[in-house]
Amino acid sequence: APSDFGLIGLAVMGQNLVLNVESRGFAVSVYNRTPAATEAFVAAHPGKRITGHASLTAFVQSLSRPRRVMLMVKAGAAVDAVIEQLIPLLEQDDIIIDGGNSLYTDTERRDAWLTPLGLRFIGAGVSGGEEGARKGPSIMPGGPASTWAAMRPVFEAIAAQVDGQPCVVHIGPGGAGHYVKMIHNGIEYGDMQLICEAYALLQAAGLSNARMAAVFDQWNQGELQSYLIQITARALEQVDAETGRHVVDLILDKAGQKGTGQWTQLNAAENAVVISTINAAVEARVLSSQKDQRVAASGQLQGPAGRLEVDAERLITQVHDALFASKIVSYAQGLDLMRTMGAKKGWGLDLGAIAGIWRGGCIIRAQFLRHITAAYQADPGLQNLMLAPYFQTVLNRSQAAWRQVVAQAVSAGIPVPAFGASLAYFDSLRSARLPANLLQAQRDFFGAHTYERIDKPAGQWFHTAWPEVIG
Ligand code: NBP
Repeated sequence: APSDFGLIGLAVMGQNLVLNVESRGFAVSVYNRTPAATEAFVAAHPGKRITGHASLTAFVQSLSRPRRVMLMVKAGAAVDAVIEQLIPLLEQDDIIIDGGNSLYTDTERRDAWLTPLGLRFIGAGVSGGEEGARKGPSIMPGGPASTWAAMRPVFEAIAAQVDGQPCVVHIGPGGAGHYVKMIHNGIEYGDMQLICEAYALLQAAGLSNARMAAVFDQWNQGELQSYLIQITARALEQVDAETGRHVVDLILDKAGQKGTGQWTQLNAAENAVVISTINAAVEARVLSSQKDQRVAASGQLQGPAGRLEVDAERLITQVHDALFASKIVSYAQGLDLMRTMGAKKGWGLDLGAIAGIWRGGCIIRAQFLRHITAAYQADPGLQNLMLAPYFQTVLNRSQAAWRQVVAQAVSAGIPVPAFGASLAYFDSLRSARLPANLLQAQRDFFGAHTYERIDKPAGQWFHTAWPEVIG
């Protein structure tokens, strides 16, 4: 009998997705460029409705029509290479789904390439890593509504479920799905950096790894409940079998990155949207990777010793509040970017529904996302998440502790770039007047750029005959 679903690319994500799809009652055909991987995978899973194919032609012919072929190959040139090979083998209305971390502009290009050929294309962000792929990821599919309808039964069956709802919705046309996955990853960078800054502060106050694990476990019972907080607690208590020391204390402080954070930065810059918390998080990884420079500078540039001589219990409460407030700012910025791009592209993004499908399966899964969904349900035109009633309340009640945390960190010489950027955004947004009046004076001074006045109607532009400056 023909298979219901086909998957190309049997690396870690592809293998786990196949097992997930098969476990939901679908027969799956698989293909991998290197046939040995196909053979090994099929042999490792006897008794399942999985058939391996050494040739792409046989793989395509094994599928029921319209064919549903999912690509789980390395993002970039590999996706184009596989599509090139598939085109002559596929027929009218067959569906190609790219489930990798493709750049959304590549997805738009592939959509424009395949649609005139009579093929249907979906660019789907798949989050949750290996475990998510196997047990239920959060899926962000982009493409035409009719193609979504054809894919919906499979996607809803394999996605994570929260409160009986599958963590998948049709995001929008074209590159919308991969775009939203990119923003998800940018937000993930922010969440991770904020947790690392909280760790740095607690450590500076003398808390042991075991004590910090207990603090994160406690936080995981409340508003901060999230997968990343949970794994942070487990990571902090992990002991190295060889040395008997905590693994975190042995890990080199050089962070890697694969690029989705930088893509988010570039997109925000292009759209003039402030994502200062995510920017701080990406830049913190960059500075961390420059270990040699930091070690050299640490012997030359002076500052306090980086220790906090404070009451630990009090600090724990303050850092909790600073972390939650900063996280809200980070999400507000990410959502602002999606709102801006969604409007520019005419994607019709439902920000509340997007936050809803992030509640399960993905790396940023967290309880608090339901408040984001509720905020957009109450006000679909919400300009800034921080102004929704629930978030306003949290920010207003947290701001005093947040300031104390940032002030103490600055005094002690402990870098908290993401906490600081978040607080500065909060203070900028709530400033009815910023020093940009002087900035406009400077621009008019050297470039005759003109300015508007507070005592004259908007839209009238003025220029001052500034004095001549010599030297
Ligand atoms: P990789 O990103 O490491 O890709 C390996 C797969 O791509 C193998 O099956 C390989 O075949 C195939 N491939 C390559 Br490389 N070049 C090819 C080509 N020219 N033609 C055909 N196949 C080619 O695998 P992954 O880590 O499972 O990730 C798959 C996708 O999912 C990526 O886009 C990734 O960014 C995304 N993603 C990964 C995670 C994660 O946690 N790993 C999470 C979320 C999303 P071969 O066996 O013949 O070399």
